[in-house]
Amino acid sequence: MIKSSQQASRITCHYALHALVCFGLVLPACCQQPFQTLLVGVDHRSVTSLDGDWHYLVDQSPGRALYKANGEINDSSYALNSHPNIVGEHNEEYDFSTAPTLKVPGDWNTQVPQLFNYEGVVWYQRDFNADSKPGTRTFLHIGAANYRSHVWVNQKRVCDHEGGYTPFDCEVTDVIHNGSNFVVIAVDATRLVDGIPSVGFDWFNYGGLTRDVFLVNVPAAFIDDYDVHLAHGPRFDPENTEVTGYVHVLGAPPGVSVTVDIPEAGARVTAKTGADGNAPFSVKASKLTLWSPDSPKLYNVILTSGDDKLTDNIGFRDVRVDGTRILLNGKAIFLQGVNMHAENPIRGGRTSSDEDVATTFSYLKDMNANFVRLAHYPHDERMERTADRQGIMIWSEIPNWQHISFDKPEVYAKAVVMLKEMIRRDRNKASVILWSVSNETPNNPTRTRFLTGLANQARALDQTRLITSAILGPKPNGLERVVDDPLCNALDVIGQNEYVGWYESKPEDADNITWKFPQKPVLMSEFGAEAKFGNHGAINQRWTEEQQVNVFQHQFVMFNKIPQLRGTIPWVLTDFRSPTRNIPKLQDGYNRKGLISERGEKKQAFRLFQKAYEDHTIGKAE
Ligand code: GCB
Repeated sequence: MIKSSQQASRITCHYALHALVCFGLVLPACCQQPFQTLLVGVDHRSVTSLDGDWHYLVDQSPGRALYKANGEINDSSYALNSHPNIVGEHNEEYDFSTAPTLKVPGDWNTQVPQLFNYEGVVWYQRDFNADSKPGTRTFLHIGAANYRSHVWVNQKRVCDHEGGYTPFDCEVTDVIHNGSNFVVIAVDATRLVDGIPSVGFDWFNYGGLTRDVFLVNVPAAFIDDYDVHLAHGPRFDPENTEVTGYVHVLGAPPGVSVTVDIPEAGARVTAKTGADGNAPFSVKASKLTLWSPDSPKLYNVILTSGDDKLTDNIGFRDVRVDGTRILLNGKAIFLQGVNMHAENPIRGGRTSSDEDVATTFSYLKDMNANFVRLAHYPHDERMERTADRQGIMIWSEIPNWQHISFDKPEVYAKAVVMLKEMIRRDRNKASVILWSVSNETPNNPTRTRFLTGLANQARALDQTRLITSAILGPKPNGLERVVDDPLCNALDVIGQNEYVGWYESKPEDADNITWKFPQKPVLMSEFGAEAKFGNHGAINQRWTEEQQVNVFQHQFVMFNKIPQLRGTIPWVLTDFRSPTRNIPKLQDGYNRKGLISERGEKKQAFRLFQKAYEDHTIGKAE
């Protein structure tokens, strides 16, 4: 979520709007405000990269320079980037220009050994050159910064953002000049009880500017958002396809022309902006090659409005549910998936580069997967781009992980903004077929109301994808598991997490367990067991590769008795850092449920899935 200083009250109202609607309260007049700008398709614009070396200073808890005693943000501290007068009177006691540097994008934890476990405030600074034509607008686009960020350019605060996994844009048009400028960003990785996620979670809290930072110069009226997708009527009709959506031109008066051109499909249409800058369009495109894992066809889509032009690569496909089946382009599919965190197994640290993403996709392809669940938060946009090109389907999720403050309207408001930011960034990616609103949340009316509100929001924003959540298993009752979580009513596809054979029961008990689900498609969204790579033993010996395989094999027996099972998503592709995993010699700070170690070594369980997915021996598409 984002807030520029000028727009702070507007955005506060925006948060409030959704909280009020969800919590059934009366809507005051202040709240009729538009959603904050977030540039879409930035990676397809010509931009100035601000990646590279940034100076940094650590602001030790309790954040002396960032927070005032009353908790407000201090605009006259490190933010000013003043230089000390070493020989003269006493003055500032910091100096970015001689401070050490951190690589951006990147977490600070894996770059500076002393900062490995640091969960506080780090200040980043760098100089940059600007050369903008008069009458244009310039934005600072930050791919993601965990968890709260405050941004100053040339000593003026340009925005604040909360949320560690989605991009945000700060307008800097009025504060930059041609020539040399500087930006200071304070990133605070402190966990918050009322944050999303909240204070407890089973992954590593990497802090910093973890994704690319760009300076983006656009015309006065520019395309900030667009949605280009295959028309999604009540029935999929491959003979009669149409491309539809909208192009939003920020700053455009009503009646401005927008052209959507897909040359290879022979489809071109001109639409006009309405009073809100939005230009809805539809164009017949009957000879499209539809996107699928077997044929991940992408089209160049050229969007033009006035002086602004952007070319994206977009795939067209139809995803829907029919009874308990999931249909892709009218054909029933089974999702052969795996879960993953955004952590690089070879280098360690938060995924942030083309190389990191290439490593991950080589594993997915090697495993014969056609699907990945990006747990438990939106990952780097490169993941969706690569998945679009390579034909891997995606589950994307916001970090509503287990216990968050479901009873607080302001937390609901944060969740709505995170959901909107995720959908806005990735709604043009054919690979994304599922939006997930949560993972393993407690079943009670307050959380159900919260998450049902979010699921409805997601559906209202995007009718072309399926809504899901990974739910907790029901309390074991003999050998029958009856799934009656009311959250299922709000979902198109049920995600079921369970750890039979690891956190409960013996691996072989799975053979006799039966499941009863509401009549919807089901994905087994997590199951697995820990094993240390190279640790061998009997099939019932915990922490061995053999036992991990044994757990999975019994799971497969159980799965094949679930008629509406439409996908398997083992937990998890690679061992990943988690500060809660502290058994020496076995875990050493890693969750060991990976099919691959944190050094890229494939465990026996990887081979098991590779074969099962090659032979399609688990589950059925219909
Ligand atoms: C879960 C969570 C996941 C954990 C995993 C585990 O149910 O959804 O975030 O990492 O279990 O390994 O315990």
